[in-house]
Amino acid sequence: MSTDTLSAASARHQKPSKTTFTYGTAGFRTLGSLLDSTVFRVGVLASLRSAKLGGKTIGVMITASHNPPQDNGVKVVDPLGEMLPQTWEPYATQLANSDNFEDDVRDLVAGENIDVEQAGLVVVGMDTRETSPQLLRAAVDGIEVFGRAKSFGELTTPQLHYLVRSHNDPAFGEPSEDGYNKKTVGAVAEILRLWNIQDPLEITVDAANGVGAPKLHNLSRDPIKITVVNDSTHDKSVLNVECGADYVKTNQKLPANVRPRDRQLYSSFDGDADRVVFYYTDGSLFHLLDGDRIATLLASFIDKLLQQAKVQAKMGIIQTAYANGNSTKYVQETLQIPVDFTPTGVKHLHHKAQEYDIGVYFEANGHGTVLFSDNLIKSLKNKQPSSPEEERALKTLLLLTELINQTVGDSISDLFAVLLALRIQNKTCVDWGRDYIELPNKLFKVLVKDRFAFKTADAERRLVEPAGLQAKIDALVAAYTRGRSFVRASGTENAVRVYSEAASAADCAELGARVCQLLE
Ligand code: NG1
Ligand code: ZN
Repeated sequence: MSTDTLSAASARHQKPSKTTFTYGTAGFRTLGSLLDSTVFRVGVLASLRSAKLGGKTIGVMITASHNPPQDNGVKVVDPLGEMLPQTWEPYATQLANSDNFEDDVRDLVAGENIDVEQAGLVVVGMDTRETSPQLLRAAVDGIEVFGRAKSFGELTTPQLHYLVRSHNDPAFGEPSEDGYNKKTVGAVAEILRLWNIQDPLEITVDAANGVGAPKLHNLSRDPIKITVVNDSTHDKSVLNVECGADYVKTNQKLPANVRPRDRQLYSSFDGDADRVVFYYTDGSLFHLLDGDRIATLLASFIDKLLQQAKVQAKMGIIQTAYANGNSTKYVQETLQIPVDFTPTGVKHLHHKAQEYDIGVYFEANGHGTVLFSDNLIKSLKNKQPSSPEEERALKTLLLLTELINQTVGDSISDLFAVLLALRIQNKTCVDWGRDYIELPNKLFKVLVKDRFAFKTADAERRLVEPAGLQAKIDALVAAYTRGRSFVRASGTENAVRVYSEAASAADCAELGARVCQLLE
């Protein structure tokens, strides 16, 4: 395409003055009303990425996940469903802020040696926010300068990842939303049949008034019976408000509109359905089953299947500093599975998980998945079982590799994997909650003048800047039994996060409050 088209198109998407955009943990994220030019420019970048990769299909997702309704965001998805590589993030940031957009595009094309004629397809999805349809049009406008766009309208983030992957890798599944549904429901139905389970999988899900709601309705067919609450996607003001996975995890309480029966399992998705948490009540007590629990449940279930299938595999669990200290202890001492720590953000966890035959990674907030290596899948397929029990375990493991989204954390497939792990092991939610007792923990958000002044090391567990602050935190922590606290800048909000943990709830609250005071 000619640069005339680029200049004509970019003139339709004027950059707001006085706003700086940064491609952070989850792409660009800010008020939806400020994002038109940024999303257009991301569209251009995505088609250049496709050209750079010889015409492979790339994805663009418009969402601000669990953020409030007025926010929005955009991120780019690479051909196999992974995040945009970190080497390209600065290009995104530079183009978004550029005052000489056409020149900078030309420099990028020259610098990366891109043949723009090679630009192929970019698939686009969006969540249910008010600003999403207009931003989707801006993305398409940008993509069409060099490449072709195919819009799938409303999608969950993991569905968009699935679509990108299946466009490049037909063996992964049919490249359509229906293909995603068939793959998911098919694997669930087959696992239930293998284990001779007649009753459907049933649960009530709080969909955060987001895109997960209509998508769950589409999937709820035999043998899956989902009741969805907080499914008001038409009222644009209620997304993630007093509901959803982030609300439940942060406040450690029930979302609006869930009236639980005691000792029954419930679940919450976030606004774009890539996080899921579970919970139950027992009298007046609320028990949260978060991402750390999902990791331990799935890892121990898979471990049991590996033993039954007589398969050797190297399994690891990847956590971040937000994982509860007792979950780490349980994994290392009881499950005897190695634990690695990475900085926050699934791209870091995902890469580490790829080092194992089976890499289980979940952020405490419920964002995660289980990755199975190609080698392991090959050896599962080639293994000749010597007993019906062995055969069933082998088939179940292979079906889990189909069910569990291999590209990114996925509320829908994680939900089913958890329900199956519980059902097959005859484990109730109360049993699950007793695997280990969580240390009391609390998350604080502090507004500071410059969050970029906070620099960390050691998987974000220690501050190296501002100088001297870490020593003060250490001194506070030392005074509490099993105390732990750390400080890092958020990559998605203009704030600094403080995490605290201690043997008692009172100590945990006090320690957290004292660390927050250090930041004032
Ligand atoms: P930030 O804002 O960088 O803490 C939050 C989550 C991350 C991750 C990203 C992307 C916490 C404490 N942080 O990042 O784990 O999920 O959003 O959505 O939950
Ligand atoms: Zn999300």
